[in-house]
Amino acid sequence: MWVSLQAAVAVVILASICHGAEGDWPVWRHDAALTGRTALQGELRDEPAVAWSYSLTGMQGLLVMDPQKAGEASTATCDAPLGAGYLNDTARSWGVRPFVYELAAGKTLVLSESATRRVGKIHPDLPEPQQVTFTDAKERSRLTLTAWDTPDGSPRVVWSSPPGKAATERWNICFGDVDGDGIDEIVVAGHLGVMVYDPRDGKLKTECRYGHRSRGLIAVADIDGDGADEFLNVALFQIAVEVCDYADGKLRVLWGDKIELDIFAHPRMILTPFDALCDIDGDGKHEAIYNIYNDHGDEQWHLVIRDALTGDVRWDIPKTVLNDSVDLDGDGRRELVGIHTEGRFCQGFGPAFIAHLKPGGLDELWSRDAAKWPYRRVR
Ligand SMILES: [Ca+2]
Ligand SMILES: [Ca+2]
Ligand SMILES: [Ca+2]
Ligand SMILES: [Ca+2]
Repeated sequence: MWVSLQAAVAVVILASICHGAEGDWPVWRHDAALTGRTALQGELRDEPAVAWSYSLTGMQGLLVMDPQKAGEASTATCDAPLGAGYLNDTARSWGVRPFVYELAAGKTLVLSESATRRVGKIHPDLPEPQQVTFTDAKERSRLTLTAWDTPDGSPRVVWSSPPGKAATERWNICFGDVDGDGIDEIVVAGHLGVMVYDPRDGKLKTECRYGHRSRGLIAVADIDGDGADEFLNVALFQIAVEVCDYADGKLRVLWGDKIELDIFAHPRMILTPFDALCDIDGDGKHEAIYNIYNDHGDEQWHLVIRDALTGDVRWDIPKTVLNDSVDLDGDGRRELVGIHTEGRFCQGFGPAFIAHLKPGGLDELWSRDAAKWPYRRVR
């Protein structure tokens, strides 16, 4: 939607002054459907002109690096996706699974993922496509597994499970073999902890309740190398970080920090990079990675990298936000892709950097002042 800012502001001010009858402006953007329409009589005589525009869509760029060139001579270009079909057309080259399935009876199924919906081979004995969803409807909330294995390609509910006590919050879902039996469980971050469900019948296998809202990011990896997955939970609302392990039939918190549970003041903020649980420095061990604002009371963002097994802080780099870490040049070592910040604002232009870690900070391989990285993964 393109609008003239001046015209929009003028209309809003005029409406608030001249059209104050009760019910005319019940919410911002006019009504509950956010149609943005006003009941005011218009008086446009000329065709509106676009004063400026800013894309609000998700964006994922293509980064091209020449590893033979260093510093300013390096090239980095970022091509914004163009057209509605861009992602489906190019998803495989990005490593993003398109979730397009050819079903029985000539049907085509297109699935997408979100914080409450995951797609893949979830039930080990059923074919893909499968989808696990959480419907957030208070007492009617359910975790549900759906398969499309019917002769006519129609969806079939394999199981639908009560989600337990954590029924009224936004959830995050991922898969991991938490108990090491060779089958991935469904790991769900809920209201007051994390629950682990059996993908075959939807039964709750175990849970870890740590007494605060865990919604945010959840990621699994075999951190201690014992063949079973641990998981990292970074809670974004009530701010907390935990790593949980499964032992003797129970989940236990390996380490955790309740950074800020008071949701009314919130002097801090926390953001996670795309891959928040990985071996970012190439030493063979996993790190837990997040960006946090004002944790030291300095009103600056810090990139914090912790030993995932112990929670020890290995790097705390001020005025820095990490977007992602990826192996750009294919040498097996991740490069850090991020931006330097000043104050609270962290999603603007530059200085953007590509770097390795070195003791105490970053070894920058490339930087550019007037550059930014797309922040959200496109799904
Ligand atoms: Ca398992
Ligand atoms: Ca493990
Ligand atoms: Ca490491
Ligand atoms: Ca590399």
